[in-house]
Amino acid sequence: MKIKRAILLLTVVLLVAVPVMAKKPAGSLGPPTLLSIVQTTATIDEVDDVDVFLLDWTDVTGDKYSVDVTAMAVADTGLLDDEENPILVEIEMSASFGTSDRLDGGDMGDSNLNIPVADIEALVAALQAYIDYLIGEGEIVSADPIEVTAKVKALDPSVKPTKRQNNLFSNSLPIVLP
Ligand SMILES: [Ca+2]
Repeated sequence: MKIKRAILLLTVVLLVAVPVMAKKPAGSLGPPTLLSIVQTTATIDEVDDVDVFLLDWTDVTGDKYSVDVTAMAVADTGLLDDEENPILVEIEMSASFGTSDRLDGGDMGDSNLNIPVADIEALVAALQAYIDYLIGEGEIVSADPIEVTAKVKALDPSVKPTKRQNNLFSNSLPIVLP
């Protein structure tokens, strides 16, 4: 079965081949604990009262952070495996939000971040458009509702920006769209 990759940052994972957490060598910084995600309003890019999700996590020495937001839906390919079980796929799209380019007036070392609701809605809309495309192409026949989660990792500013920082992610928490 082929699934076209029309959009960057997209991963399609076969659920039947359950992905085990790949053991990568851990980076130097430990994982934060993601404490809460609350819908509220904030001043973003000098615009007041923007609807946001406020994420708060525990401090990790490292002085800046990167939040990964993932939208995911389980889809039915309409195919059956050798044992007549439906072949399902996870269709996933992610976006990263760094505290070093935050627009909410906070410091890049603050262990929290306001992410505009509109940014999350755009991610979900992009995934929905891709699901609709896959259905139109006959690659999948249906998809469950999209679920959104967030997790965060610390970054070490002393590491060159070009170098990949494989620090540990926090737990994931759900983001519930209004
Ligand atoms: Ca915090």
